[in-house]
Amino acid sequence: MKILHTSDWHIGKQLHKYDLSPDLDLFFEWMINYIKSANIDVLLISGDIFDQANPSQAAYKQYYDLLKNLINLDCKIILTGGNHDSAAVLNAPKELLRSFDITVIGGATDNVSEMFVEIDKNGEKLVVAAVPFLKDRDIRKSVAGETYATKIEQIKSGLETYFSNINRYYQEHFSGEPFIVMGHLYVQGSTMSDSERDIQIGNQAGVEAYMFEEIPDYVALGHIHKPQLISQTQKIHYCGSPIPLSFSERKDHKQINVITIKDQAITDVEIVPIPKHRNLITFEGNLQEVVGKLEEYSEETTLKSLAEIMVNEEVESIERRQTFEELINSQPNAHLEIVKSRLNFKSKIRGASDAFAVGTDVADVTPMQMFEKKLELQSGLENTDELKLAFREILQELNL
Ligand SMILES: [Mn+2]
Repeated sequence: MKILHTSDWHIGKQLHKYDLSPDLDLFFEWMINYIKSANIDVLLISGDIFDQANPSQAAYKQYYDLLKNLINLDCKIILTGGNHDSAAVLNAPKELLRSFDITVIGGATDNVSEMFVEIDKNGEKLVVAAVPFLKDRDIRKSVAGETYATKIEQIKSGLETYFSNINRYYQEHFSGEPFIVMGHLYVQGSTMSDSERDIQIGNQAGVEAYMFEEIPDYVALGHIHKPQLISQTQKIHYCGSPIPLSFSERKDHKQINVITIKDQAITDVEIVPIPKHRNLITFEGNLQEVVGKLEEYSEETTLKSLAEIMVNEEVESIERRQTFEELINSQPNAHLEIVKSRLNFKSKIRGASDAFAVGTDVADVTPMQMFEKKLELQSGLENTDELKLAFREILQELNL
């Protein structure tokens, strides 16, 4: 039996307003051909199917077009919700999709048994615990007045208990059969990029690999976009996103993982590289350097290269600002499109103490004001509104 592990498709994703659906279309086409040629029996998608909780109509269309192409392949499909997904959105067509041999687990079910899928193909068996992203309320009983540290500890131990229950259920009902656990969470030791939305408060709630107790034969993780092996002995893998979703992933080699089961045991985990169809590039330097690098670039790929421009100049000046604006707006190279740009002046005010009017006492500045100021000073940040919202949530949770 052969199993394909993928995750973090983020259907509907835009990179700084640039539509990445052609990238996903090419990946889906390639994946379907791979499933056919390699005779894949099971397809696992470990969360973040969509980029948004409320996907656009175009995103829905891309999703259903893909499912339509997949259902003819004699391949069992199991997909789970990630932190970007709305459980209700994924679950809405759950019963309809079940009749096409597609199992959807949008959110954690009250009864653990509902997340277990047993597959029996030509006498070869497999048990999959399709654990989706676990929300705070799935794993933690909140207590009024608790501290930040207590919360982190509770989330950690909540996750440990949850996965331990999954293991117990497996042992009680399916012991001896090959066992794969899916999950969408941060496991400590993994390297993150810029495009994962933090699951819990910071990364500190990340669990450690030992929590899986060496009971699953393979752990199929999602959430981290950079493909990586967390534990060789326990076979804990992040397959990563199939396409780069942020500039920090520009050097990643994207992959799918293919697991082979023979005689009731995993005999092979193959890392299969995904063909690259688009370059993401960063041009950094002073204005003159960046202009030169932009002119030089001549690589051609299936899809136009997307560029991030980071200009660092010593002294602030209106002329430099104008030249920079003109450069960005002129889109000077036909081989690429500038989608993200940032202009930094070294001589600008830097510290928070310089940021407020002279005479302002730090004691008069609220944490929220301080945070907003910090964002202001950190020019070129994306999602500042989201960051503000998230920060406000933390403040509220901490009663500050
Ligand atoms: Mn993701």
